[in-house]
Order: sequence, then structure tokens, then C-alpha cells
Amino acid sequence: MKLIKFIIPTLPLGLLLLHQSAYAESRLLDEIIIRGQKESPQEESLTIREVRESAARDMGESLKQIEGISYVHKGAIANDVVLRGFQKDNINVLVDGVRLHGACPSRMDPPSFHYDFAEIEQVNVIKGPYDLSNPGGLGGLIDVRTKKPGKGLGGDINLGYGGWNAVKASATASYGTDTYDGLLGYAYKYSEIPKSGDDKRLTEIYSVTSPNRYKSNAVDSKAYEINSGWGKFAINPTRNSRSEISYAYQDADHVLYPYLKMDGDYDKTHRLNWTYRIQNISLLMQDLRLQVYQDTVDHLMDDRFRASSSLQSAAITRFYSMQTDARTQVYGVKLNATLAAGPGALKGGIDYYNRNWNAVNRRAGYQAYKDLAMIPDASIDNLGMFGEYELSLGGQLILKGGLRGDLTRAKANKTNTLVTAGTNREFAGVNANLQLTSTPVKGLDIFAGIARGTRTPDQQELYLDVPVTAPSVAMNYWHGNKDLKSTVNHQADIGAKYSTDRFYVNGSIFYSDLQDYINFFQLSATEKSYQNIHATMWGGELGSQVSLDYDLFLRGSLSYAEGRNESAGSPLSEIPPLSGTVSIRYDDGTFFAEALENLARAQGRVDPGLQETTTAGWVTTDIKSGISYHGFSVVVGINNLFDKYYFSHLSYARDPFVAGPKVPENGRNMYFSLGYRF
Ligand SMILES: [Cu+2]
Repeated sequence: MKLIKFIIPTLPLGLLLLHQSAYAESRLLDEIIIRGQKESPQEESLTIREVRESAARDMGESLKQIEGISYVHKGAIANDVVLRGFQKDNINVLVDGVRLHGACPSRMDPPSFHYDFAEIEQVNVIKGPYDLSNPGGLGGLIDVRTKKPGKGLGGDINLGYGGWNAVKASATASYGTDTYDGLLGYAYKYSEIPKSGDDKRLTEIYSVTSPNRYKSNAVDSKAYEINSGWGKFAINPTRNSRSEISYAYQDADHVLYPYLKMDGDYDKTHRLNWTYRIQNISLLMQDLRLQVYQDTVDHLMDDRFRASSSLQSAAITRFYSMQTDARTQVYGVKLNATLAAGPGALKGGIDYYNRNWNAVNRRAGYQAYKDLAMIPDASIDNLGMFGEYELSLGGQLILKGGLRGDLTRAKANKTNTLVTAGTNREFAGVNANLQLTSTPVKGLDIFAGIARGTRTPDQQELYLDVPVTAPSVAMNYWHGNKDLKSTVNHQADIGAKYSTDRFYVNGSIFYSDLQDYINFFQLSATEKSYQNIHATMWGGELGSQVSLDYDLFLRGSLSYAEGRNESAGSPLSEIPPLSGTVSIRYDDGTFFAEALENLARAQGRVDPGLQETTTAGWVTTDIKSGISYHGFSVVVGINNLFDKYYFSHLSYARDPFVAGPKVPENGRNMYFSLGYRF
């Protein structure tokens, strides 16, 4: 890519056009080659091109383009990623290997919400518990890679505008030499409240008598406003070593969540990451990497925009009737090494992290705004070690296997009605896997894997406490379970991929047996909590991308997951239905036009224990077109072309108040984006 940038200015104009065209067309072919030949059948990726061309408002939403990924829809933004039906702490969502957790107990700010598109180069996904270099992640890993500055002066500017006055603007600038490089970026995102296919705003889903309805002055207020800034600076002390430090700050203001009973007043996120890496130290020591990171999120939510904040009640004396002030911090250290050992490569490491979580809830009805330790300043300490060995058995067969051990301690530092300060639990977990990739004929890769993955319960599942409002009011009491055990997943995967330079087809299936799966459930008529159950999950994905004659590209995907609560003999809650996409694209390298059909089947498998309801199937159409020329790109698109009024299955809260209305998906919306990269 860099090479082409330097060649172009020396070419005559005609050649330049030709070259640019061939370059851009080969970009799509490159993606096909990478997906077809460089990735194992259980891996997926998303490029920044695909992110930029979409109308997605954040990373969580743009990830739905990947087979096996869907999301929880809470409002205009901050969508929470679901991988093969696994969500929350069952999957690891990392940025440059850094562990980041949201502060909100209702997941208003999932990890993927806390960084901007403009920071990102690529997203890699490993389906199943095959990553041993991080603790947890029994359902898989989503690892976001941020941009690295190139040589010389570089940068990009992106301006996006779309339905409901959605603005996405960002700029980055970078400069690099052989000995040092740096990067600075800034992004701004804003939107008014989207309307669904029935021409109503997402804030109008509540009945006129619901205490959770939006006040008239908030119904058409902004949906969110987010400013992000980041920087990265690196020095290369020697030709084979690099020290890189990066810092990012994000300020999200006034984020509305029609899915929940409260809205976000602010999220303030700091992310700091330092890595030091030496490669090719000796014939034995190929790679050594040290990483130290720290991140914090401050989150405040309340019901100031809802009728509940000013209902006739002597108890309500503030501008809210309920508020949660939450803060989380994660810091960690990782040391990883790759050694040439015998005929293969040995990768190993030791890592530690500490995650602290504190959420204070204040409610009018609960002892007159007394501070309640909803999440009682609780910490998770985790120390782990892993080793994995990769052995090539004669070119057609690659065997990879490894082992990881973790010691974890969870401790509550405050007292609530569930636990007393000082309460702690200790856990020990072992993860392991064996993976075999074989290439019996050129172009065909077959993958088979067995794995064991574990994850410990988090602070919320162990120690959360939301007592009844008042003794006379029948209301859900939502609390943790301090006796929860770690979940252990035993999983088997089989995948096959066939690829040439012009197409690939990739299919994979998995089966998971989950001992002590942490399940949210109805404990009594007024009480919800968490329990360990025996669960199983299975499913699979099918994906294909084909380059045809006349610059046409065809792409299709299909994803399915099914979960079963074996202890109760019922379906698991919050599992997305069968879904797929099919698209056709004309792309001659300069100009493209694409039509995409999104399809989801009805979901009838629901958890009766949480009074889940079924969701109808739907089909929507998206179209887009664009031009890219000499670093400039323009994209215009319309999503949900036929203005369909529909719901995704993960569109209402089971957690903790089941009576909430469903949040419909956005109606027809147009978007426009302009980019310049140099
Ligand atoms: Cu919140």
C-alpha cells in the first residue's frame, strides 16, 4: 500500500488512473485472499474499509457484518456484541490486547463502545476458546487492532452525515521515521434520536402511562454526543526493538437508552497502554513482548429524562428518582515470548490483571437517597500462565496445542445487604486446546479443534445488590450469588475452507458443553439472580465471497446458534435466531455499487423462566455506492430501503426488568461519507 503511494506521482495520468483502479480492485481481491488463505477456518476479520462503508455508529454495530456476530440493541448507539450466542464476560473484547470493561451494571457502555472507528485498522475474531494468551473468553475473542503510523507524513480525514442528523467526523495525522513515529487523532459523533419503520422515535416506545416514558422535552433531544482524542508515540531503539505508548480519552455525553429505565449522563474513559517488543534476539528467542496498561471508565446514569423522576411522590426531592454512579478500573501486565524449540515454535507468557468495579445506587424510594453499594467496590485479581506449541508436520498438517492456568481472587471492599466488606472468593481454572489444520489438497483447509475454556464470575454476578424499593412495593429484587462457581466450557469445532485467488467458501460448526454456565433467572416472584446450570450450545456459520467476471463480487453468510438449559430442559435466553446476508457488488476499483439483503428467521426458542417472548423474522435491504480516487473516497448509502418496522431478538431487557418494551430497529436512513487519506 505504501509502495503504491510513492509510485503514483511519477506516473503519467492515464497510467495513474489504470494503476489506481487495479490497486483498488486488488484490494477486494486481497481481502478474499486473506480470508481464504491466511485465516484459519475458525477465524474472521473485518477491515476498516468495511467499517467505513457502513452506516454503523460504533464498533459493536459494525461487527454484525461478521458471520456469527450479532448484537444487543439498546438505543441509537452502544450496541453490545454477541458471538455465537455468547455475550458479556463469556467473550473477550480487547483492544490491542488490553482488557477494558464498561462501568455500567446494565452494560450501557460495553467494551466496544469505548473506542472510535478512526483509531482502528482491523478487527480479528477467534471463534471458540482457542486463545490462550488471555484469561476468560470461553466463547471466543474479538481483538481490535489500532492503527500504526507509517513512514513519512500520513493521515486521514473522514466526514459522515446521515439520517437524524447523525454526524461522524474524525481526523488523524501521523509521522514516522526509522527511529521514531507518532500519531494523533480526534473524533466527534453526534445524533438525534432515530425513528423506526412506524415513523416513531425510539424514545416513543413507552405507553403514555408508563413511569419510564420520556418527558416531552427529552423525546426529541439528542441521542448521544461523543468526543474522543488519542495519541501514540513510539521509538525504535534498535532495528529489532520497539517501545510504543498510547493514550486515549473519550467523553460520551447524554446517551439515551430506551431499552433501559435510565439514560447515560456521561462516560469518561481513559486508556493507557505501553508495549516493548524485541524480535529476533537470537536463534532461540524469536519474539519478546512486554505490555503494561491501565484504563478507567466513569459512568453516571439517572432517570432525569423519564416521567419516573418527577412522579407525584413526597420521597422524590432531587432531579432524579434513581441514579447510579459507577466507576471501573483495569490495570495489567503481560510478558509473552516466542521461542524456536525443536521443529516447532513455543509461545508462552505470564500475565496479571486487576479489575475494580464500584457502583453506587441512590433511589428516592430506598431509605431516601441513601447510598447503596450496588457493586460493592469489588476487585478481581487474576494471575495466569500459558504455553502453546505449534508444530508443522510436513507442510500439509499443522498441530497446535497448549495449556493455560489461572488463579483468580474476587473481593468485595464494601458492605451491602448481600455481602460484608472483606468477603472474598478464590478460583483456579485450566484452559487447554488441541488444534489440527490440514491441507489435503491445495486450497482446501480442514480444521478440527477441541478446547476447554473457563471464566470466573464477575463482580456483578457475585456481589450485585438492588433491594426492593419499599417493603410494600412488589418490585424485582436483583442480586448476585456469592457462591457462584466458574463456568467450564468443553468445546469441539470442525471447519473447512476452500479457496482460490478469486473465491472462498468457509463453513464451521461447534458444540459446547457448559458446566456451571452462569444463567440469569427468576428466583421468586419478586427476585432475580444468577445460578450455575448445565447448558449446551451448538451452531455454525457459512460464509463465501466470490469474484466474478465484469468486476462483480458476490458474498453470502449464514449464522446459527442454539442454546439449551440442560438443568431445566428449556432454551437458553437471549440467543439470536438463524440469520444471514447476501450481497452483490460491482467494483471496478474506482466506482462501486452494492445491494445487500439482511435476513433473520423468527426466534421461537425462548426461556419461559424469564418470560422471554418470540420475535418475528424479517428481511431488509441496504444499498450503497461510492467512488474512490487518489486517496479520496465518497460513499452514499440507504439502509432499510423499504422502511421496514422490525425487531431484532435482542431488543429488550430481560435484565432485570422483563416488562420493558422492545426497541425497534432503525427505519429507512440515508448516509453519506467523505474521506481523504494521504
Ligand atoms: Cu448505566
